[in-house]
Amino acid sequence: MKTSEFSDAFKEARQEKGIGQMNDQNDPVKMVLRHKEVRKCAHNWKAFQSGAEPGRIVIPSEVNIRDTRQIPFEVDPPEHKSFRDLVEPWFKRPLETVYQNGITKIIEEVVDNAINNDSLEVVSEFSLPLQSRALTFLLNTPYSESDLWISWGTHVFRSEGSDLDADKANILYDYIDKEIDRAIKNPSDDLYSVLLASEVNGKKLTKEEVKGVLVLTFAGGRDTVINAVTNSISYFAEHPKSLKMIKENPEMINNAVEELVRYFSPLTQMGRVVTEDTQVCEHAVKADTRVSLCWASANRDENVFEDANEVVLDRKVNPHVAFGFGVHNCLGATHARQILRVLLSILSQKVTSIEILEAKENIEDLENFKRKVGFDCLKVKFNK
Ligand code: EMZ
Repeated sequence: MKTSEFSDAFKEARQEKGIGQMNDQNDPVKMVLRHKEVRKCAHNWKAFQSGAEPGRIVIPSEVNIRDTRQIPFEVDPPEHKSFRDLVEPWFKRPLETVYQNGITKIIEEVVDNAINNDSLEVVSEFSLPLQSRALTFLLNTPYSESDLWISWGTHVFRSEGSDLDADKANILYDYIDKEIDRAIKNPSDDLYSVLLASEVNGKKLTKEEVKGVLVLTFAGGRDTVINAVTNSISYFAEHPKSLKMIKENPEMINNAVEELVRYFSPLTQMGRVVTEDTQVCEHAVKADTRVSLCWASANRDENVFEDANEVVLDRKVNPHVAFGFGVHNCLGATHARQILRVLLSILSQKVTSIEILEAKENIEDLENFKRKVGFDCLKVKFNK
């Protein structure tokens, strides 16, 4: 199998039953695998809620390492809308020219650095710095902060081997608490200060609510962005013609980005807690149990995508759900898309080929399903 190939781990179960099953810390999950059902459940926020105990909709569950409710992610309508409306304009800033110029500079820097190295480990020396530096733009905080964030590694809640790590999580919580106190003393124009000065439904946001938005911002777009970037590098390493095609037809970049996120689906699934006895895909699900919306499976659904297991960079109709679906669709999607678009543009202009020197796959273990989600290590050489 090619390094850049990501097979569909859910095919059989999706076709046969439409449902998968996994245990997760004794809180089992019924995984919804078909595109149509995934969208249906995502739409039905009343029966499939996000505003459950903090951490419970995440798989693996974070209830043991997190008390702070992530906002707006773990809040349901109608309250959800008020929070979402508040933060939405801030998370749309990536569309502004100044923001794009900032991201462009960061990506040019990491690509130039890669070109000047004989061997580069993409996850730790390319994608992680890129993600953390770009995050300074999303938060509107000093660039120098990113050095600390880079030192936290690819996941803020998990350490090597993907285990949930309470000590590591506390590093993030303490950091955010301190930053909130700093912003109270010395307000600036960063996300902390803007949130602290904001109101929802006529009430000032509490420190805990501000923390909830920040925890989501730090945690939610971290390993996902890192995987999307790393996997894209592996793809272009094995498809130099595609890189050339993008160079010659830069207008195809937006479609190419959508197709890469569909194919890689950096977030495999997201859970919901069932609020009433009901059915998914003709399977009974009980109140207070968990289902998951398996974006990765839905994105390979053969009833929706022609050649679902191929990367078709100029795919025209692409109703993928890699950024989720419904009211909880990914808040960071504008930022993530902008990073990937700029990356493709700069890569295609500056790099002619990428050689893979070494690759170690990162396989997510979902009991009955083993899914390649990215790489633990990807050593490459970029050629001008
Ligand atoms: C949560 C989640 C959000 C969770 C859209 O995904 O991302 C995960 O990586 C985090 O661990 O806490 O933010």
